[in-house]
Amino acid sequence: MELFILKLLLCIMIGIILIQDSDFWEANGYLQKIKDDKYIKENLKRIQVRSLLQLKKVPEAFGILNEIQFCQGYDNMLNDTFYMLKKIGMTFPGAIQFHRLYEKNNKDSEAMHFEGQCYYNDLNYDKALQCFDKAIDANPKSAKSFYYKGQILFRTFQFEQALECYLQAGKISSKYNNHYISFHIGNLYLLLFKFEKAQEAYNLSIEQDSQIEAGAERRQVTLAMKAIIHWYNKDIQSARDLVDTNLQVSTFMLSRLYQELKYDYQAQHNLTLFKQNNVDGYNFQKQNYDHGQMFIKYMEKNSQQFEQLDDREYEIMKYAAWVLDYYAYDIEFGYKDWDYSKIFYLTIQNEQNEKITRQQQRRLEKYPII
Ligand SMILES: *[C@@H]1O[C@H](CO)[C@@H](O)[C@H](O)[C@H]1NC(C)=O
Ligand SMILES: *[C@@H]1O[C@H](CO)[C@@H](O)[C@H](O)[C@H]1NC(C)=O
Ligand SMILES: CC(=O)N[C@H]1CO[C@H](CO)[C@@H](O)[C@@H]1O
Repeated sequence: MELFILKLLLCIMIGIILIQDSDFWEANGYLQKIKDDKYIKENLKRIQVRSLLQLKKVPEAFGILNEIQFCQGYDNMLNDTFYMLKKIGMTFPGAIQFHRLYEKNNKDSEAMHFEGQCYYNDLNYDKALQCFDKAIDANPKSAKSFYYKGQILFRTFQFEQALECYLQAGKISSKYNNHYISFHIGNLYLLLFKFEKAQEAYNLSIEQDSQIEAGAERRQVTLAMKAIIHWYNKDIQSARDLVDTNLQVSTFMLSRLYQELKYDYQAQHNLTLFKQNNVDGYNFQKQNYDHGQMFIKYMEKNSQQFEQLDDREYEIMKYAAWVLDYYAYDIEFGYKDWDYSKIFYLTIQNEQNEKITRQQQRRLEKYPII
């Protein structure tokens, strides 16, 4: 039970007992306490906001938020409100209401931020980006606004700018400096050919991960990404040492590493294994981007740059992107609310003029939703 309700009940009970004892003066004191107690009042409002939202009475709930815009606990209530709106599928009217709060007080960076998160939730990235920028203007220490700005830039394939935002968010708040984000930062550096920085980020990710839990698969994948960089740099032995042979997707890398070490039998063996397990879900050659989601699509968008690479280097980058797409790593802190195909259509299809056929889309649906 909520602590404040206990307090409320206690005051009422003491009041009743005192009335029984005809101690009206004391009783009145306790009952007055209920009426005046700021803590109880604020909490009652919080419950009121929640129940109004459950009833989908969005303007009414915001009416109460409007009354307490300058009270303690307001920021937390905005956060609660946003997640409730998301749950009841009312982020669209929510955005308008958050905007009203900001108009009343343009120092209210939280209201502006959550207006942005409503648009972000509705995949309206242009508007969301404007909101996060305004929130950052109002409060340059808003780590979450930087983080979500980074998410938009990532999802619209602007990796370099996204990186800056993630780094900034992590600098401001340790909440945004964790193994998910470090891994993600490593991946962006990798695709930008900043290999040293990528290694640094992967190292950090492994270190942060080991402080929390033994995420065995995550560690394997991170090591595989590190191996890919060594492979690209022709440091074959280091790459081989890093690859976990139990990770099914790494059989392709192993086959290539063995090939470069001239162990033909092992190379062939691993390639066969890879092909058996990935019947039609890969293509690491130039000019074919069918089997991709986020990272391969990034290569497609920047195909001029990538196709300048020689075949070996190109294949390695494409394989790296494929591994990342395969694991569908995104850093929504475990919230799996990114409907990939929806976003895909919104952000790139315009540019590509419906190059993707229905058949390809069906194949995409086989991949885990990011
Ligand atoms: C915001 O609300 C969500 C969902 O209830 C919760 O997981 C998160 O910790 C809250 N954030 C803050 C800063 O209170
Ligand atoms: C990453 O960690 C490895 C192994 O601990 C170390 O040898 C390497 O120098 C580190 N790389 C960077 C860029 O920090
Ligand atoms: C995952 C896997 O089966 N990898 C194999 C690759 O080839 C070497 C050498 O034949 C095997 O030892 C690995 O098990």
